[in-house]
Amino acid sequence: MAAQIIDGKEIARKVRERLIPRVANLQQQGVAPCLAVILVGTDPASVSYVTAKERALAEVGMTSRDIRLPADTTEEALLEHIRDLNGDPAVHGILVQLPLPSHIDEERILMAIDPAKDVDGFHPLSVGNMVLGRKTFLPCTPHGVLVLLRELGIPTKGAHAVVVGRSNIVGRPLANLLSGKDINATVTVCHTGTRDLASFTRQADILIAAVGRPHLITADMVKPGAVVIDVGVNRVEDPQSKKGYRLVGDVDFDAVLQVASYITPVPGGVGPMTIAMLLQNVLEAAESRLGPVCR
Ligand code: L34
Repeated sequence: MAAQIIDGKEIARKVRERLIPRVANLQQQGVAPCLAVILVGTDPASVSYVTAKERALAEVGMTSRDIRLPADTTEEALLEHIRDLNGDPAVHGILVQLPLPSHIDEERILMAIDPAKDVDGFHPLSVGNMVLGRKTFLPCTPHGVLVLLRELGIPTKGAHAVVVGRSNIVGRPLANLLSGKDINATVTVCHTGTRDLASFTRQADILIAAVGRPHLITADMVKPGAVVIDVGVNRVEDPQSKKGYRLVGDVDFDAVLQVASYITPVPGGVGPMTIAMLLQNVLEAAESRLGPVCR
């Protein structure tokens, strides 16, 4: 029997819908939740993600401050923007879309963001709090994956989760969150140094691919009945398509569909969840400015 295809768009819509009354509540108190979005350069994928984020914010009644900078922006100029936004009480969250041009030190930029406005959860203080299991902004893609599993009622306690990829924005934080007390999975992290990748992925009850390589995960690498979460968003050339490319994940979808119990599609899987969790973080950043909220 083929796997159930996880409808990330629908679950993301549900998450966003739950935010609407909370946004309205803030607005009644005279607070307009606002995310500053900084995009350096014109990478087409980044432009489309940033545009999607700003549209999604508007749809739930939040605002954005759109800051687009040329690709040759200096590190110092970018830092100056961040300092301005840190000090601006009308701005609740700051997002610097990654990747940055190679002449800019990404770590230095992320460290400059006020942790109280760090809605991406990329500041070392946020990462540290996450690792310690303390309340903090969780990075949006990993958090989105957890919410997908939760909304679908997929059992995680004692499950073997195998995470392929160790990026700072997905693999590492996700592996950490999955091993936390509330999720309680047993976690294996695989990466480019892993010998015999398939021998690990075949042991996964929950297999998460977050590498950025089309078709890395083939059907023979998946245990029958496994839950497969595909975080990869790769543009591959496709002369047949209008845009000249199509999106594929890291998983050989058609083949793995026949083996897995659940699988996320690309597009329409994890991507929309990333954006929904960002909105939630921006809302929470704005709420916490008011101090404890009565609900
Ligand atoms: N600072 N940089 C920062 N924060 C982030 O959380 C991100 N990320 C990643 C890249 N850089 C970042 C994103 O926002 C990846 N990412 C992201 C966000 C949304 C989508 C994909 C990646 C998304 O909506 N994907 C759609 C398809 C979009 C399309 O058609 O191109 C999907 O259905 O998968």
